[in-house]
Amino acid sequence: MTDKTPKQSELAGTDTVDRANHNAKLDQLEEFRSDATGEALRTNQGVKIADNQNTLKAGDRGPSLLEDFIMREKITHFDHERIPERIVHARGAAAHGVFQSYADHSWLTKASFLAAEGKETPVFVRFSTVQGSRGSADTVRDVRGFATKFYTDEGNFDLVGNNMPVFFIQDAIKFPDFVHAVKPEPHNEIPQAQSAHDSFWDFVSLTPESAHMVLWTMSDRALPRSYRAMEGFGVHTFRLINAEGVSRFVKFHWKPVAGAFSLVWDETLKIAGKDPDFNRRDMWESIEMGDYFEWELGVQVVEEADEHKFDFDLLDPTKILPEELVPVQKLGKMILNRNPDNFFAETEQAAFHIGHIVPGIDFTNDPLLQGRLFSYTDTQLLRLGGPNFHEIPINRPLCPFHNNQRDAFHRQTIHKGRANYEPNSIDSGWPKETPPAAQGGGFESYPERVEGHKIRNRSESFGDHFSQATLFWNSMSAPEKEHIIGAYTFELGKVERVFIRERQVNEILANIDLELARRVAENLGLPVPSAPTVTPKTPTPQDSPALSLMNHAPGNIKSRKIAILVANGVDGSAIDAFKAKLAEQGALAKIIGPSPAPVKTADGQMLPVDAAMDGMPSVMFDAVFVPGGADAAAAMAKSGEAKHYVLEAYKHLKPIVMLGAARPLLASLGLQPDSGLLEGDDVDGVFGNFAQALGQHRVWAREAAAAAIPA
Ligand code: HDE
Repeated sequence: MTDKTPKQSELAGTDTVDRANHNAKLDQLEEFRSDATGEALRTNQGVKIADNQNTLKAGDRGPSLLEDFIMREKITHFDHERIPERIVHARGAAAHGVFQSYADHSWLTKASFLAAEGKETPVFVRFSTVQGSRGSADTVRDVRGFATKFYTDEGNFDLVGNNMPVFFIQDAIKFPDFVHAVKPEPHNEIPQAQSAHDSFWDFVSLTPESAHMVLWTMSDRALPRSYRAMEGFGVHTFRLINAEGVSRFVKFHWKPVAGAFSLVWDETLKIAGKDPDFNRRDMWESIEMGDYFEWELGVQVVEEADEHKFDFDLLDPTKILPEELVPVQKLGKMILNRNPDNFFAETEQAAFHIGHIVPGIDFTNDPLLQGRLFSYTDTQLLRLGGPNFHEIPINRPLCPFHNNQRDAFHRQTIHKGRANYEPNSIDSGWPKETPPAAQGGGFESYPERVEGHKIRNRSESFGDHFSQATLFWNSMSAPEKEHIIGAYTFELGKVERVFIRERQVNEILANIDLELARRVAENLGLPVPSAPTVTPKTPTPQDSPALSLMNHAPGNIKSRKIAILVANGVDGSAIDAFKAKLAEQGALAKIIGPSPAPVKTADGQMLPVDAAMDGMPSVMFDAVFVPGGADAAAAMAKSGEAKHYVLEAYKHLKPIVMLGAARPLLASLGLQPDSGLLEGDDVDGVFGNFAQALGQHRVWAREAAAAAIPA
């Protein structure tokens, strides 16, 4: 008899993964996917299980019997379920997608995934925080990892980058020191997922090369609103090499199509408690809805002859190449359009490695990059339990991979043939080398000429630690500067040892900008430094508009999330009108009520509620709409929770609309209308201004007024 039970993939509503999107990698993974719908429960040896509720016992109250192979197998497997979390970047979330090349870029590289207009390459991208454990919150102040695996037809290329273009240290040998310092302190494992503690600030205040990167982490860049709203950077300078063997230096960039924008600090703290999965949920739900995440891949290109043209060293990973000096050229577009089926099998077992490159790409001598080349294999050996991690489905290349590496734990491949060495004549010499070629050739390292004494030293060209930090500071808008001052104040305020606070202010901040140092010193009650401790060097250029998030506002409201606050008696027609306008522009609304129960509108309709106010608080939205209706407005005026909802959204600088009978609420809350706090009698009258305010992401001009709000 044939089993007619539908499989997971056929069950509407139970399997939420959008299967419409598939690519060569997803098709390859299909072979490994397992669907138990309609299947018998069995042991790992295939034996059907009759009773999964009771251990085998001697009598129904008797001792359990060791011979119960079913219980033993189950418990043993469970005991071994955990693997070490990543030493850094432990918390992450990932998605599948596709990269499409805009053109034939073979003038620049022979990498095949960039060799033709429209060429598609499957990708798997993992975003992460750095400091916290696997279970920590998403919205902490931290760098975000942005690791992309391109499954190219010439092998895997991993671009293992961050959402900030520089790093804390210049040499890999300092990485364990840096990570020990930023991780929770060793005696009590506190604090989790935070840099606001003595050991971090001790290390960075003693390590001037960290000044530039720490400034980035104190900026709004460390608080992304969404993974879709982050820039990505390869950080190091790489080489791209074309078929003629011409090598050029490049910096890789990911430019988000949605714009780049961040949360405000108080909001991040609240989200960390109210929805610790904020960023991963946002990505998961958006992809499920077909609202995909998109970036353009770009490169800044420097001709080999221009290597020493800049006032910093291209090999120094604490420096940016200002976009005003070398513009970013767009190479293609990446779209993330498919969630994984299983977090552990895909996201957790994904093994990224900066050393996974393909012909046409090569490394430079950046000493941080060089050290990473060692670290990423080494860490997978521990984390994934041996050298066969490349056989795990998510890590397999799409192209064939044959060599004479054999055996070791968990080997999957069954090698045929007698020869496991090369040269051999037994198997006719296979697998054989492929000479380098313009296309489809073997990997060839760029024949860079290298000579030098064997020394432990830091090049003098790596010696300027402050001028680019000054450049970043100069490039910030007034609100961003205030946020940075607030961040240093908060973090250093958590540092118990005053001498560490002083050192950071006097020996680091004063060398970035005296005004920054003064403001932070005053906030901490420290003496204000009067002069830098190193001779200032003017950066080139003096400021870079590309660095300010204010210049990356989306300008539209696509994908933004709006809370519609309702109660019994709410004006249902205003909700319909507002939702229709949001939908036209690709924004999303949720109906938020006093409880999860439906409410009755003014005209007697039952309105389903998506969530209660405490279930989806204001921090989970980008804007709030209060539709009016006399009874609803009266109920809200008496509800501390509703008033807090509006006040908190105001405090976090979000656009708010109060319509009709809801308008008097504003005065009773002590709020003055502004460019984003809008009131009106109908949706048509306010929507234009609302969309404009939301397109700018937040109402920055409100910040001073918001400071007085007790939310
Ligand atoms: Fe990493 N880094 N890193 N890193 N890194 C790891 O590899 C390391 C650095 C980055 O989603 C580890 O598989 C050293 C810079 C990302 O799985 C480990 C040094 C940049 C991810 C490691 C650096 C990064 C990692 C931990 C200094 C931005 C997450 C688990 C020499 C360009 C990848 C793992 C994922 C992960 C070592 C510095 C980005 C231990 C030694 C600079 C996005 O191998």
